[in-house]
This record gives sequence, structure tokens and C-alpha cells, in this order.
Amino acid sequence: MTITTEKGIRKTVEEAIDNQPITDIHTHLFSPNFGDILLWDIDELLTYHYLVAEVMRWTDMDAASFWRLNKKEQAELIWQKLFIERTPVSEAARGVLTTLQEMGIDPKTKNLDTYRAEFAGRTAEAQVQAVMEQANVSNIVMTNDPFDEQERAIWLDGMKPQDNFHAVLRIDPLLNDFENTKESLRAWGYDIQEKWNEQSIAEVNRFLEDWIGMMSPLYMAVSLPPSFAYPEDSDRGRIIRDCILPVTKKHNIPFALMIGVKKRVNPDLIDAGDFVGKADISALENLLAENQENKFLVTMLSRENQHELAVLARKFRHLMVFGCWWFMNNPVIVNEVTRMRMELLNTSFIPQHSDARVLEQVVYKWKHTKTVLKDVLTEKYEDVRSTGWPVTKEDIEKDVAALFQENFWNFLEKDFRR
Ligand code: RAT
Ligand code: ZN
Repeated sequence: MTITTEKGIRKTVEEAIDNQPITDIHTHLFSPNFGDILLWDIDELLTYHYLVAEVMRWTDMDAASFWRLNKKEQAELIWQKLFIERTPVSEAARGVLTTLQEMGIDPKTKNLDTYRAEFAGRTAEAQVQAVMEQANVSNIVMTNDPFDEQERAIWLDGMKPQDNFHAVLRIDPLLNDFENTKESLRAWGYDIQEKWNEQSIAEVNRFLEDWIGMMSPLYMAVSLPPSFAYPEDSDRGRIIRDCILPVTKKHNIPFALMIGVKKRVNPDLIDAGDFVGKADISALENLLAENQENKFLVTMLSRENQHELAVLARKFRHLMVFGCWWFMNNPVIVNEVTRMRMELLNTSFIPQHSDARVLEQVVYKWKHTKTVLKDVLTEKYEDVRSTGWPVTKEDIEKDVAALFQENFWNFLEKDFRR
């Protein structure tokens, strides 16, 4: 049915977005059967590293003293400084309030202990279900790190995620710190030579194959510094060329590159101490041009890289642009970047992922994203409608399904459960 008014466009877009199940293509969550590496509850929400970075601006405490506090004490300090002594207007602070509200916990008491009591009676399994229903997220894609001792042990024990959680093989140490990583690989029985030769290549590939076998990952992923270059006469350049590209191609899985993070510019802050830098996108251009049969999922951290990234996707259909990552995930930037991507790419991109580290963040991250996307899509369809072109409810629903779920699975060439 053709929509005849601007009000009709808005209502249809809002309903389509609210009714659309989502595949959250990048999170740091775990299937609940993986045990306590899945983070959840109010103290975890408050100690999110985005909020740690913010609280350090309002206290004289040095970072070492902050980290010596236990989790509850850290949460109390953040609560006091960011929520009680001032109004929580930042995106990460507002997110806590949205989460409480959407989960039926009235934030008006301003009393941390009453919120703690609300979470105390819940189980991880029930909370996973409640969060996924609330946010209408039907599939969660994890980040799985074979170099993390705790997580490694879980996989080696033969644990598999529940049906709607999907693995991703994350390989940062392999590409960003090969000097140390090759020692770990050797300790695990992979006979990496001092020289980069046929045997070293075969052994790194054997490691990747073993973990692909264990995890069945949807894609292989890495985060990279702004200085990332390709091709490059370096460990990283060689491993990408000789191992990552052939192995991902063989398994027909994308290589996901998250480019632009300057790790630990303030090391004392740990995860909260990472910064952003503009990357030289010619590295990606070279990868795409030279590897037409590979698939690349890419997000970039710097606002300055967003335009050229979208333009590059017009040149190479084996590039799928995804998400507004980390410092990009602010409504003002999501709004601008999503508009630009639609203007350059139609709906052939993946607008967002939650990047949730704490389960309940899925609720606010998607709520905030949906609010922005409703505005953006309404404007775009209204622009089309006002030319006299008939826009129908089915057109809008089809596009929304593509953006929130189908572009991802189609790019993977995989079936999925809605
Ligand atoms: O957004 C974040 O939580 C970052 O610390 C990173 O985890 C980033 O998303 C990544 O996947 O490297
Ligand atoms: Zn992440």
C-alpha cells in the first residue's frame, strides 16, 4: 500500500524498526553456558570502561588506586561522581538510565542499592532472554579470543555456544604482537620457526584451522592501529598475506578489520586508555584490489575516515561497511554517518552493532540507535515520496530487514534463524 503523507512515512518507519529482529554483529558477550565470562548486572554496567574514562576526569584519585578498589567500590565512585554529583548527560551515562528504564527498573530512586536488589534475584540465562526480547535482538555475535586463557580453556573443554550466539575468531595478538605470540604458539605445540618460511606459514595456518574447527566462526576479526599498512614488510603484513587471506578465503568467511585504535595512550587506564587516530585507507584499498575473492567486513574508528570508507564500498562489493564503532557510537555521529552511508550506498551496509561488553548494554545501545535511525530513514523516504514516487510499507520493511539483519547474513552466504 502506497504511503501518502509524511506522518504516514514516520509511523511506518517506526513500526518497521520496532518490529524488526536484529542480528547484533559485534559484541563482547558470551553464550550464558560459558559461565561468568559473560558480564551482567548494575555494577558491571557502571564500571564499563567508557564510564571509567569519564570518572577519571572528576576525581583526583590516581588510576592505580582506582583499580585497587573492588568492583562494587568502583561502581559506587562512578555512581557518585557521574550520576549524583552531576547529571548523566554523556552517551555512556545516559545509557545506564535508558537500560534501567527499559528493563522496568525505575531510575527515580537514585539509589544504587535498590537497583542492585533488582538484579540480585536474576539468573544469567533469564537475563539473556529478557534482554534479547526487550531489544528485539534474535542473534548475538560474540568476540572469541583463543589467546585469552580463561576463554581458551572453555573452548578446549568442548563447550559450544547456544543456538542464537555465534562465534568470531579474534586474532589481535597474532597480527599486532607476533613477537610474543609466537612464543605462546610454540608452547601450545605449533612449531613456528624463527624465520618466516613455509613451515611457519603452515603452523600458523594449522593454528587457525584448529580454532576454526572448534569455533565455527562467522568471521575472523582484528582491531588495527591507524598506522596499519598493506602490503607491508612486517610480521603483520606477512601473516595477513600468507595465512589470513588464504584461510578465510578457503572457508568463505569474511576478514573483519576494525581500523583506527591507538592502544593504551594512557596505559594506566587499561581499556579506558585507548585513543583514536585517522588511518591511511590506501591499506584497505590495496587489500580489496588484490583480493577480489575474499570478503571484508570493515569499520573505522575515526570520523575523518568515514567518507572515504563509504566511497570505497562503491568500488568494491566484497567490502561490507559496518557499525559506528566505539567513539563513533554517539547519536550525533551515528546520525551523520548513517545519512551519508545511505546517500552513497543505498541500504547496502550494516548500520550498527552494539559492541556490548555487559549484557544489558544491548538494551540501550539498540534503543539509542533505533531512535536515530528512525529520524534518518523517515527523512530519506520522505525525500523519495515527495518526488511523487510511490513508497510502500513493504518497501520500507524490506529495507529495514536488510539493514538490521539480512545484509549481514547474505554477505556471509549463510542461513539464519530469525
Ligand atoms: O568498544 C569497546 O569496548 C572497545 O574497548 C573494544 O573492545 C573494541 O570494540 C574492540 O572490539 O576492539
Ligand atoms: Zn568491540
